[in-house]
Amino acid sequence: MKSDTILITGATSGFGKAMALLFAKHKYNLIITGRRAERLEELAKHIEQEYHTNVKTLCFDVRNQKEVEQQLNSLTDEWKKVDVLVNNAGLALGREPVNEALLSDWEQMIDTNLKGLLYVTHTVSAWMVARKKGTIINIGSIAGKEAYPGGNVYSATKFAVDALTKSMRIDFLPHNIRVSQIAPGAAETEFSLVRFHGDDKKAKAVYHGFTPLSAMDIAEAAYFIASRPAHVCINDMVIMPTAQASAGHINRTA
Ligand code: NDP
Ligand code: 8X3
Repeated sequence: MKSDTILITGATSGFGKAMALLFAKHKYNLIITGRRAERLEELAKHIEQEYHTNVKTLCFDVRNQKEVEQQLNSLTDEWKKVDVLVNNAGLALGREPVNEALLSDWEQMIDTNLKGLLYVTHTVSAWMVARKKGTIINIGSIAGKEAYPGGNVYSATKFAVDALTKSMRIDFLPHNIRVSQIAPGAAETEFSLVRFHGDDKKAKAVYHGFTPLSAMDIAEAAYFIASRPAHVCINDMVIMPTAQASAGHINRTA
């Protein structure tokens, strides 16, 4: 395959989907992943028709280490030439204080945002090391820079992503692999609907009275990182809505 290849985890909605569309527009070959097979197939069909680029779908849960390894290793050698990996799949669940939170929510966030990111990176980075080439973009969060009420375990997973990004950059230094992080503030995707277990009213209230980031704002940042000349690594991008100054300060005037 002539063009570069990008692997995006969590491409069935939000940032991941927007990145798939934007990188396809720039003629990348795409490997898109997620748990919702139907959405992956729909997106692949749309991209192939619209952008005439190669798309591979892999349906798996990043929490299942065996499945991650099996699915990724089912790719042909040609598809294993991944130039850009975006570790995007992730979620927040709940906003209760520690004493009131659901333990099952904690387990799911830790298994997805932290262990899932590590499982995928373990396999894909080995391919990059062999080729002495690659860009890894981890999706962190403002919650990985600052604590806020009820952010507890979600924040902890994103602080861990921040640490892993720095640590990976050191590990991969001898292998010519760039490691970057994007740390967004409030962006309107399915994120809050998932966080509040499907409560649409609570989800909508998160974005009330100001203009949040869009998924495409973050996709554009990812494309900027990936398209820098080979000698340039963007270490970290903290991106906020203009109406948000910190995790806890939003100017709701609308
Ligand atoms: P969405 O809920 O819209 O998208 C999340 C994506 O992650 C989906 O494609 C989902 O796919 C995938 N995913 C979730 N769990 C798993 C799993 N176990 N296995 C595989 N895929 C999984 O949210 P966003 O686009 O907003 O979130 C993307 C990333 O950005 C997350 O890491 C989130 O923490 C982070 N983020 C979001 C912010 C926001 O305000 N929206 C701000 C800062 C960071 P499927 O359900 O099909 O598996
Ligand atoms: C998502 C942004 O502030 O809701 O990571 O945690 S926040």
